Amino acid sequence: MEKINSYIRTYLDVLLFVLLVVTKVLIYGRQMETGYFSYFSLFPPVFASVLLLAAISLLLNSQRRVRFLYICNIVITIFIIADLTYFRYFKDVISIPVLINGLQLGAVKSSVSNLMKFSDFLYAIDIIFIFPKINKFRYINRIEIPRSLKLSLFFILMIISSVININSFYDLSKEQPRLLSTLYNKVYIVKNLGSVNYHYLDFYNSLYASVSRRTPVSKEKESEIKTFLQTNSQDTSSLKGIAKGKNLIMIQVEALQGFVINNKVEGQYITPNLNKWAKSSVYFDNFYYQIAAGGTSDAEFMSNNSLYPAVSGAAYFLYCGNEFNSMPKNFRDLGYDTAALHGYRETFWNRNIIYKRFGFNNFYSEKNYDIDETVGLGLSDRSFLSQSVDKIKELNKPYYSFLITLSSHFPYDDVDNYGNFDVGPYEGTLLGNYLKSIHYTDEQLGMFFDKLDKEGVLKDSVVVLYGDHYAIPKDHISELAKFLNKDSLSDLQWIKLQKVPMMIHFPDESNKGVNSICGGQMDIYPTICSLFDIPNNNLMGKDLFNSKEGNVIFRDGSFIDGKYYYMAQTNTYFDMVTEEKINENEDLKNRKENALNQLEYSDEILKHNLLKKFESENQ
Ligand code: GP9
Ligand code: MN
Repeated sequence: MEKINSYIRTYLDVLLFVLLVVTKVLIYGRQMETGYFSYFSLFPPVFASVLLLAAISLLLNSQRRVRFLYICNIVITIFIIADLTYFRYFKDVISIPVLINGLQLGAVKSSVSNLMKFSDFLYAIDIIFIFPKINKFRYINRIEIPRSLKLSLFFILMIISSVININSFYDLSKEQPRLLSTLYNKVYIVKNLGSVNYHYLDFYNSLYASVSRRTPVSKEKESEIKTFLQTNSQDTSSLKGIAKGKNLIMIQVEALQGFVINNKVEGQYITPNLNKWAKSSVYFDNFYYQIAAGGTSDAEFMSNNSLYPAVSGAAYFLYCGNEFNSMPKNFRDLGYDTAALHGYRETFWNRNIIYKRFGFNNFYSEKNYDIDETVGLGLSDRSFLSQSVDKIKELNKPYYSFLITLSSHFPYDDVDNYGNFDVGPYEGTLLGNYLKSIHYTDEQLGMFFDKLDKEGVLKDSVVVLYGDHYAIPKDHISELAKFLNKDSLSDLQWIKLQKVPMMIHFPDESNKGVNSICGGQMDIYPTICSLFDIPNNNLMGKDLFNSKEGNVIFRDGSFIDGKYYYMAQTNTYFDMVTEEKINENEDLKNRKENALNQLEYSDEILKHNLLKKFESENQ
């Protein structure tokens, strides 16, 4: 008995490690779940994932074992805190590709510091207070178990861990095909296998992806992708060529979320200028953002390429060496001058590199502007837009110019510079600060449109304007519900709010009105191709003026069309009209399959640089 007690004392560090880390990961799993959660069903894979580390630690001698377990605990805790912070803004969890371009966070550190909560650091209590004691405790009556027994214990624990995990992974792969190989819905993996297993998988997939990129895509898959792209570039008729030879000015507005359009606070319109602009444009009021981990850069990537964002990380980094069939390149080949304009550091989101790949002749960044006024992250929208009109006028006609605004950036905390806009009871809240910031940006856009008009630019230019992504993160859902006079927001109501306005303004307002087709940022490029009658091959999106039914596919495998919404994170279908949950049927299964196929095609195109191959085959 004495011997067993001393064994227990000797291996207390292992026992404590398993107990503490399993508890942490289960609590974290509870925090990540918005719906039904069961500790019981999450326990097996979480226990198995931690047992694996415990088994490996048995192969080390005591000193090394304590240190190994201590480091594992620190790494797991850092990932838990980082994932929680990241989830609050991106509604996703961190992956290795995100860490690769994680250097970007430096520039939006005000966002990160606003997203961290003191309670997150409770996960680190054991590391700070409990674990160092183990080291002292270790040298009392320490008796190592014989090496042969250690090895048998190692194998026994490995077998237990593997059997449990294989069962959990198999069940998930049956329920969600392709999920474990593509990680298209990372949050779902965390909820069903636990954080540690997810990061094991992410590490394996990143390793596999870097190897598989070197192995050519199969002939069958390649012809499948080609067939899809050919059928997708449908012939268009309505409004085809109506803007041929005109200039194109496209404006991506930072954090312009749909709920502010035509909405008021304290009796004042939040965006009076955009409301007016919408009335003189074709206003797509059922238009969704489709960004993933690449944030703003994903929005730009989709609107200029009609390819889906990267499954992990940002395409702007991961694929900056690829050949693209980008809109600037398309226009440039037709004799257009092209320019991107953004009053921020040129290296942010790797823009200075990838814009060249997209075919922009010019990129006017922070260094090309007089930084005479800053609001929010950098050059004020007022000064940026005013100076940009002068730069646009210098371009050779016809031109395509792409502007990205900045001042209305999360956490919208530069309230002293947004001007006086009474937000009443929302004063001092994130939502109130956002309303002030977007009201400021709206004012500057109004000035911008007036200046374009006065300078005679509007009469021979099409102006496309859209929001890049949401403004109010999900952890502020109650503020948004209150603003919309609702007690709470269901999953479906929340999704319906994940819209951004998209407006197309024609010269002389020749076309205007509200178009409620269900569309997304992937559809901007094909829609512009039809209006300007330029080649629309190899695009994943649809021309919104010539599509019968909309279909918006999101990076996590969710999709929405006029009739149904599929929420991948909870594997649930909704009827968009009745707002009722519905069971999967053959038709819905095919729609889900279609969504996953399109995401896979886009990923294969990016991973294997297939557009370069397709272009060379067409020559
Ligand atoms: C900075 C701006 C911010 O250039 O585009 O990007 P975001 O943080 O919104 O992805
Ligand atoms: Mn943004």
